[in-house]
Amino acid sequence: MRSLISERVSCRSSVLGARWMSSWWRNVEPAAKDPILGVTEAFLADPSPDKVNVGVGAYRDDNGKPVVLECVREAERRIAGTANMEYLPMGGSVKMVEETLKLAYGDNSEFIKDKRIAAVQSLSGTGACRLFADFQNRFHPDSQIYIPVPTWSNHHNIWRDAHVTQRTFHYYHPGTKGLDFAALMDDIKNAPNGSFFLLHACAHNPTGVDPSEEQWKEISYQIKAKGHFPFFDMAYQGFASGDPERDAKAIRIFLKDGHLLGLAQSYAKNMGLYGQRVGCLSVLCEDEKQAVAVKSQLQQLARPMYSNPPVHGALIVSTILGDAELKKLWLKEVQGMADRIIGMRTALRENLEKLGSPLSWKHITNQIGMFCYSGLTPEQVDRLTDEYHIYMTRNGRISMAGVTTGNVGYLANAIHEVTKSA
Ligand code: KET
Repeated sequence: MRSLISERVSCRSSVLGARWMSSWWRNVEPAAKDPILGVTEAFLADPSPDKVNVGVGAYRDDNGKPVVLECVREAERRIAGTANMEYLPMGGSVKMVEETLKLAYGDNSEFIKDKRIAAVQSLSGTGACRLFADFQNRFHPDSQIYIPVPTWSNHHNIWRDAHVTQRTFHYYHPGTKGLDFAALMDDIKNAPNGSFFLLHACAHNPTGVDPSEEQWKEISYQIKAKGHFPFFDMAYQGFASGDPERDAKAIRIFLKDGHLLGLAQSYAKNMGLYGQRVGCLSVLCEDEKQAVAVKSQLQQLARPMYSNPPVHGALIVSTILGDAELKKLWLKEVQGMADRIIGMRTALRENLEKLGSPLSWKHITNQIGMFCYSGLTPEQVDRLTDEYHIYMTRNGRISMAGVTTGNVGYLANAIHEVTKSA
């Protein structure tokens, strides 16, 4: 009798359990599409032979094809069959990190020599930002991050998911299509002392507008005066001027001024290692002892998330940067990518002017890096997509890396058609 009851009870509870289980995800709504990667999805789903993708910031050759750099191919040939596939340490490849720091802090950096930099290999630039955001939250749980308007859309997701309160600061002036320097400086001054500021080291995404050297000096001065902490996202080193050394200018100014800073580096764009997910997070500390402590904490954040970073991309990077000849080839190829983009800026502007566009398109050639912040409205972008199969983010950002000799005329014509009556 007793066993019958207990059987019934367990039977009932398993029915209840089944009902419970089938409802586990019933309240899950589809997530909003990502404003950048969602564009790629829509592009891929479009069967039109005319379609053009100037959405995601990924370099293409003049035939619109993805590029694997020759230095990367050569590094892969050298690596093939020589390395084992053991786990990297939690902080990643020491050799890769060493070479990566030199690019940002300088070959002969005193901070590298004095071992004042806590640095770990990260899951590309996104992973570096996220690791820093988590670190910020862990050790300054009440702090906020000041983010430029506009910025790379994912910055907002990253600091939101790391539970850091976000504030914004002025950056772009839609009227001048340039930097809103006065408002930016005011925001730095008015932020509470000791705030965190997110800065794009070069080739600002999405605007293509960077401060001048003089302006960087003033920004650095003011950030120091207020005791703020500058965190640099450097996803496009080499894409602004064609020369990674020159593109490190802002970082070097801040270093000279004696800041302690944080830095996210990525090889997605400048080495074309997008899917390999290789980058670096570094934090400049007061001394070696502090750097050891900070690095250990960064590793402890990484351990439960992904344990340790992937090995192949790191091996490619350290092989290239550790070999004088391959590094030279890389620098030449970075310059080549930047030059092709600059050429396409001129071509797009000229095509629009030749069509008799009533609008000014000077900003296309004034802006730098991978993107042109065109000034197209979301409605105009929708028309480009619906009527011309041209895909870009709704903020009017054109990835100049996707513009080619073959599609620039078509793109200019479509832009002219949707803007001529504006
Ligand atoms: N920071 C900035 C400013 C940035 O534009 C990107 C990528 C990243 C970091 C991250 O790159 P990673 O691949 O994690 O090293 N931006 C392009 C791709 C993307 O949105 O993921 C883009 O804006 O199109």
